[in-house]
Amino acid sequence: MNVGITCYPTYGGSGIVATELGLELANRGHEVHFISYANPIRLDLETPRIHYHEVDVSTYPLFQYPPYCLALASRMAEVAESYELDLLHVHYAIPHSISAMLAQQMLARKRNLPFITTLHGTDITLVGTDRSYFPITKFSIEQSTGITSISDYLRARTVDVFGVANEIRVIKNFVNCDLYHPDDAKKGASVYAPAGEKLLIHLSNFRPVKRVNDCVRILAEVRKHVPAHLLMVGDGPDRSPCEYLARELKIDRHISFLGKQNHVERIIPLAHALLMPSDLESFGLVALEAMACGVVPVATNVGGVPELVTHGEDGFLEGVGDIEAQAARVVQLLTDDDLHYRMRKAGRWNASARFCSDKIIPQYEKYYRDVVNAAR
Ligand code: GMT
Repeated sequence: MNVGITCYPTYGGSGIVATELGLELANRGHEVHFISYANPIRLDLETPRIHYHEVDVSTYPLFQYPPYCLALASRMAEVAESYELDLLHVHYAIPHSISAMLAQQMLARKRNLPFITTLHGTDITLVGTDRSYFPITKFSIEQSTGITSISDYLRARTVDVFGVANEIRVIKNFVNCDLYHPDDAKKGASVYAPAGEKLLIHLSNFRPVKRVNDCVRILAEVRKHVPAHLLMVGDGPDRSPCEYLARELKIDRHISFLGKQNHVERIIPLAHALLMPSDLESFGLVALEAMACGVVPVATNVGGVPELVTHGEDGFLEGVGDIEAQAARVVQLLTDDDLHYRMRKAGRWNASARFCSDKIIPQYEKYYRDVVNAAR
């Protein structure tokens, strides 16, 4: 098939899923055309059958806000025509599905161009529910030829919030289990933990929903019982307040802020546990990446996380903001080698059995065929 993919090319779960999906599809023989304003961060343009089409947004003194949505629609229509795309697959409803709908209408006289919108989370739970975006988000979902959601939770939430009657196919997030795998020797850990401290890791875009300060407070609690060091990977608006809190609690030398990293698959396996204290996660891709790497997630019991992490079996789920409970779970893991071993093995096994690319990508391929056939 010839597939056009649009996503946010920056650091963020939806862009990562879209990029990994494109790479997997290309490996399986499809021609994949990324259409975006920048090259998605994890996209290797040398990969056979991967193409990238940049969206150039011209500015004009009259435009206080350059109309990216329109430039994207034009480019989508152009690429769809030139490369005979079978469909467009957009990640994150706003504004990508509106652009796809416009591209579809631009080509309507010549051909039918179906488009699929994949809902990822904040497009529904935060941005979509903002009054200024609510009607257009609902409209864009309803106009999509096909809709997928990355968890059962998000599908239910979409139906609840928007009253959407269209079918929403749940296709859960996936991980490349060959790339994300355990590193039992953890040799690289000594760079951060020279005295053999246990390593904790957190990865996110440091937005308020991620509650990054909780990670610092959890570390402070954990260190009362076990020598531990925390890796904070990523960047965003809450990074400075988080660094400030670390200094205030006098544990800043026990935390490494690594900023944005391109190869997280090399860093995650160094850790013993992942901290994911989010207010909400529609799936929690980073917990899946951690499990695939044999790193045990200590997370909050929210959104779609329980669809992935089974409390007490391959991770721990506690209440949002319950620092003591989350810290106690981390201490339990770091002080009981048998428990840690059992849980990391269970995590790797569950990630491989349920969420490896080879289990999920065929579901997207089937959905593409269903949507294209129905559109014909
Ligand atoms: O977490 C974010 O704020 C980024 C956001 C995105 O769309 O880039 O993440 C959402 O999509 C991820 C990939 O499908 C999910 O794993 C995250 O759980 C989801 N984030 C939220 O629901 C807060």
